[in-house]
Parts: sequence; C-alpha cells; structure tokens
Amino acid sequence: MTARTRTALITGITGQDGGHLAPLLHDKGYEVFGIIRGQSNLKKERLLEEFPYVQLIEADLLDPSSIIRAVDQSDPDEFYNLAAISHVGYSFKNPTLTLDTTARGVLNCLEAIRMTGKVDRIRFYQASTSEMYGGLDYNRPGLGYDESSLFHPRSPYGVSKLFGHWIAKNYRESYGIFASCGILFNHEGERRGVEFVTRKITHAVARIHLGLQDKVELGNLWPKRDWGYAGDYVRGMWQMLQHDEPDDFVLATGEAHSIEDFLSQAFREIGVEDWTPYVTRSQEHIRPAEVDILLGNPSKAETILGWTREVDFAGLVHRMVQHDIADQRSRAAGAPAVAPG
Ligand code: NAP
Ligand code: G4F
Repeated sequence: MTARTRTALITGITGQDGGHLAPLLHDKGYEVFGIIRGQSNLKKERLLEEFPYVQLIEADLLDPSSIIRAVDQSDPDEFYNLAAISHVGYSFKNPTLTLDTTARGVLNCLEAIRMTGKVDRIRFYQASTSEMYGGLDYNRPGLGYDESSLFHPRSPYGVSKLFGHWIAKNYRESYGIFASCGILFNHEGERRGVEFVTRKITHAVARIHLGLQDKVELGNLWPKRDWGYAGDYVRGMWQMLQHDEPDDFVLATGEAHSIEDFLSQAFREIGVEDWTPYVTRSQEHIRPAEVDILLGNPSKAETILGWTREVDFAGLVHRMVQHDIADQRSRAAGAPAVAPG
C-alpha cells in the first residue's frame, strides 16, 4: 500500500508568507490547497502561473460555511491560517473589518475543524505576531520578548491577533486540537507588500537609483523592529507542525534596527551615504499609537525545533534592493516583472 500524500490547506496564499510556504510544502511532496477570496481576485492568474500545483478553493475567512467547505474538500493534514488584515495602520482605519477577519476568522477556522469532525487529524498553525507585545512595557534591554512575556497590544490589529492567539490555545486545551501559534517578529523579502515600510523603502530606493522617482514619503523613523527574511520564517512554521506536541514559539533574529538604520543600509546599496535629501515626512503614515521597539528572543524555537536563520539584516536589505532594481529596470524597459526569489 502506498503512503497517503500529505495535504496542506493555506489561507492567505496570495500574501507574502503564502508565496513562500506554498513552494516549500510542494517541494516536500505535499498536495497544496489554497483559499482565495473574492469573485474576481486579481492575484489569481499570477498565483496559478507561479504555483500551478496549488489547488484553489474560493472561500473567505468572514464566511464560516465557506471555511467548513474548504476543510471538507481539502481534507488537510496541516492547516496554516495566514490570512488576516495584516497592516497595522489600516487596522486603525478599519477596526471592525480587522476584528472580523483577524480575530473571528481564526475562530471560524477552528470551528471548521471541529464541525467536520477532524479534530484528531488536522494540525493547525495560527499566525500570531510580535505586535501582541506592543513594545510599551519593554524593559528587558538586549533580552527580547519571549513566549512568557506580557502582552500589551497597541492597535486593533494587535488586539485581534491576541484573540486569535488565545482562542487557538483555548481550542488546544478544550478540545485537544493540535494548534500551534508562531509568534513571528517582522519578516520581509521581495514578496513583501509595498504598503509595509521595508518594501516601500527598497522599492523607492530602486526607482530613485534608476531615475524613476525623486523621494519617498514616510512617517516615524525612530521605531525599531526585529526584521528577518520571510523564507526562513515559513520554514519555522512547518517545523512547529512537525513537533511532537502543539506549542507556541517566537521566531525572531534577536537584533533590532530602526527605520533610519534600514534607510541607511538600503541607500548604501546604491552608493548613497546621506539619504536625508530623498526622504520626506507625512502625518498620514503616523498611527494613533506607535510600537516603539520589537525585539524577539528565538531561543525556544532554536533549541526545541532546531530552527535556524540563513539571512541577516544586511543580507535582507541587499536582497530586497537588488530584486527591486532588477524588477523596476525590467518593467521600465517594457519587459515582464522579475519573479520574486
Ligand atoms: P499579507 O501579505 O498581508 O497577506 C494577507 C493574506 O490574507 C492575503 O492573502 C489576503 O488575501 C488574505 N486575506 C485577507 N482577508 C481575507 C479574508 N477575509 N478571507 C481570506 N483571506 C483573506 O500577510 P503576510 O505578511 O503574508 O503575513 C501572513 C500572516 O502572518 C498574517 O496573518 C499576518 O498578520 C501574520 N504576521 C505577519 C508578520 C510579517 O512580518 N509579515 C509577522 C507576524 C505575523 P488577498 O490577497 O485577497 O487580500
Ligand atoms: O512595516 P510596518 O507597517 O510593519 P509593522 O507595523 O511592524 O507590522 C508588521 O509586522 C508585524 C510583526 O511585528 C506584523 F504582525 C504585521 O502584520 C506587519 O507585517 O511598520 C513598521 C514601522 C512602524 O513603526 C511604522 O510606524 O514603520 C513605521 N513607518 C514609518 N513610515 C511606516 C511608514 N510604516 C508603513 N507601513 N509605511 C510608512 O510610510
């Protein structure tokens, strides 16, 4: 008898992490299903071109019955819930939508597992976040937040994620669902949306280098983030679901850099030492509450899962700027976009 091919269901397949996780699972021999929302999602064609092996299911985290149907149809061994309203600034402007998607959506996934009678079969990954810590009570210089640190979310996004985190733990404790939460610090790369500060900067730096743009408009430059490479982090998600028991793990680099540091490193890639003439500031990008610093301590994931990182801060910035230069050059010449690595 041949072994059953392992099957994975991914929500958020059109997002940054979905774009890294789908090929990782495919390379490991999984049958990959992805949830796509909207009756005419513009990302569908590109997704199928890049990942022809992904089987798409039309569903929406806001519609519980559609998630039940997706679980029933794909019958997954592993269920990665990556979908969310994930932009912190946007969550202040759309708090109810954020709550419905990023909080209630997690409950819809867990209930779908229960209602299809697959509690003993499915391993569930919840995309928790360092935003749950909020940075406000940071008083551990050099140590970083770990799995036992206090939470103090500072945005509708962070509060919604905290609900998702606790409801996943609650379903683990109440119903025995194998639900693991990855508390991931910021992770970036050439698939990152341009609405996030790192990609906004590397995209602008590439265009400034090619003479296609003069300046980039930003908000606060002093906040610090613990930035890693998304490819390393999705490997950690998979490792969490291969562990013997469900648990929560921080994935981070253990290094924090300010947005000014990121700007300096990115402009250095194009030979510019003084970035100040190229940056303007706008209130529009300043949030009602800021998260000053997020620094993580990934010791537990390193020790228990054997998780490692391959890309450091300088390597991350290099990779993003060089990708964006190649991509912008190609587009400017009327050639196709350069595929993300
Ligand atoms: P992302 O690029 O913003 O992707 C979000 C995904 O969610 C997209 O595929 C989006 O679909 C989907 N989505 C939104 N609303 C939905 C709905 N109602 N129904 C179904 N799908 C919906 O996010 P990411 O950076 O890949 O992050 C993946 C997850 O990890 C998110 O939950 C995020 O909050 C969390 N996280 C991210 C980081 C980070 O630094 N990247 C750190 C910690 C945690 P459309 O394409 O159709 O909009
Ligand atoms: O790039 P950001 O929007 O990421 P943020 O807020 O840290 O959230 C990201 O990481 C979280 C993990 O910690 C995820 F859970 C979340 O889903 C998302 O992926 O902003 C980073 C910093 C903030 O301090 C922001 O105020 O950059 C500052 N910033 C300054 N100018 C800007 C801008 N952020 C954006 N998006 N755009 C600006 O123009």
